[in-house]
Amino acid sequence: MSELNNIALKILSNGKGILAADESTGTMTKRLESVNIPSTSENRLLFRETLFSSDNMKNCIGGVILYDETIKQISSSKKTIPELISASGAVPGIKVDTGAKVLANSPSEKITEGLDGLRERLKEYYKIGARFTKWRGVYTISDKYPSKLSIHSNAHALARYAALVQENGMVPIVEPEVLMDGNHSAEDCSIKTSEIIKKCFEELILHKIDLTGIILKPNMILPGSSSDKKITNEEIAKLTLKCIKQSVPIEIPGVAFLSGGQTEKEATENLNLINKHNDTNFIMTYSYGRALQQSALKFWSKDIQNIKGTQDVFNHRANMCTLAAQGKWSAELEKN
Ligand code: 5MM
Repeated sequence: MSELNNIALKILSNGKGILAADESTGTMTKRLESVNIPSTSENRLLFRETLFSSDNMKNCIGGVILYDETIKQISSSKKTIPELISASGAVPGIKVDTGAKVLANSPSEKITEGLDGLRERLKEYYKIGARFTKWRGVYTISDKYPSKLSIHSNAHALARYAALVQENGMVPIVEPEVLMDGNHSAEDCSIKTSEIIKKCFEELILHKIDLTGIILKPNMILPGSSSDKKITNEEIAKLTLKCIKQSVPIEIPGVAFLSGGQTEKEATENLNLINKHNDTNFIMTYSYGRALQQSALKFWSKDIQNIKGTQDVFNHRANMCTLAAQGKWSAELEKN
């Protein structure tokens, strides 16, 4: 098996998942200000370092996605952040896109940018310890959208990104995220997500990507957040599995779902059910941002020096997600 496949399996195996801590400064500022903490670089580092030195990093977290600012910071123990993460056994990763911008000729949609100069940036990130990367394309659902233009152009960008990342010895996370916003049904979400993922693989194959050395990070199949047609968690899991089975080539090692605005409990329960019904060879795990950090952030904001208490909250969340990645989670365990 290739070195890239080994890295991907190290990140995803044994119920481990990914901590998505790659909020850009703008997003992190929103998160911190929502709990009345000033968004200084010291506070951003303190919160993240608190998570990265938690006990369950070792048992639950296979990879951490960082933002450019964080990967270059030094922890209080004088280790670099990639060294701190590697010391727990997890793989350091880096978000390399430069954000979603207005798509020319379809101004209600977005195209993710960051290809210019990417080869040089990748070399630098590799040198400082990154072994995997992330790039996120975003799509909205409505009567007219996502347009063919957005599906095509985002897939093309994801494939060009993935090719450069593999050329530089790292595993690309390919993240096509269909947003939850809107009043579409789960069925619409399924049809569109499937079309988007299929197009991504068409482009990845065209760009000669080693599929055994990538990680797919998709959304689960959910009704839009303002839809009145709610469905059960069982239905979400079954629709999600069906969508993955019909759109993803068997060569890829695994799928790491994003939480996309679900509550921590919803994201955990849905992942658990996906794994209970998983009849594929894919590892199905998590790459959660909000669904791993929300409670910890809330707790930390009450007393930012309470490192141990914050870590207890994070350890519990990580443990619940890792149980869900093995289909072993229950609502009972959630209470402990
Ligand atoms: C961690 O959040 C990332 C957001 O970064 P931007 O600041 O560039 O928007 C995001 O890409 C994240 O990795 C995924 O959406 C998964 O996070 P959630 O919170 O949806 O699980």
